[in-house]
Amino acid sequence: LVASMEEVEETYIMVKPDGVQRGLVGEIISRFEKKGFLLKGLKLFQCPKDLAEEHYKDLKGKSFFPKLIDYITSGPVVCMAWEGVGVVASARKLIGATNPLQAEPGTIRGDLAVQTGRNVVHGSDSPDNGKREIDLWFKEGEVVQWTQAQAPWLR
Ligand code: RTP
Repeated sequence: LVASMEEVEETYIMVKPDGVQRGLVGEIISRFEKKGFLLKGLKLFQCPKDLAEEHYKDLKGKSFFPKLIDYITSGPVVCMAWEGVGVVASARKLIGATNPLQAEPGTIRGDLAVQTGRNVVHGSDSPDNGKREIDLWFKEGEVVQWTQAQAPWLR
């Protein structure tokens, strides 16, 4: 039952400005908490333009890039670092498809969003990007290393 260390990953999850404005922060945190992942970092943050551009640098050539940067910097976001076995792919499943109209019911976007340009949450798409994004969005000391107390019946 105890996972080997190499399967443990980290992912960067962010409630986007629309999710904060709509009061969905608790609901979104709750889905990752209930799933059983470990919260290692959490903050409310006003994202500056240069950070938004660095985070989405792979999308720089896209026509929607300027709108995406305006959206992400339009109000506070909630930054989270989550740890767990297979957390990167699992979080993407919990979040659902990029276009909320194609996201399955039961996923965050499937349940809570309509527009691709207002899709309430971000999740890293690979373990390497998980690490990169956590380093980008959190300062040293803001990510806490800890372990959940083990329930005796799991040993
Ligand atoms: P995210 O990075 O936010 O988790 O989203 P994703 O991987 O599901 O989607 P990606 O293709 O990386 O796009 C990043 C974000 O850009 C916005 N977007 N707008 N056609 C459009 O207007 C358009 N396409 C993408 C979305 O907010 C998307 O989540």
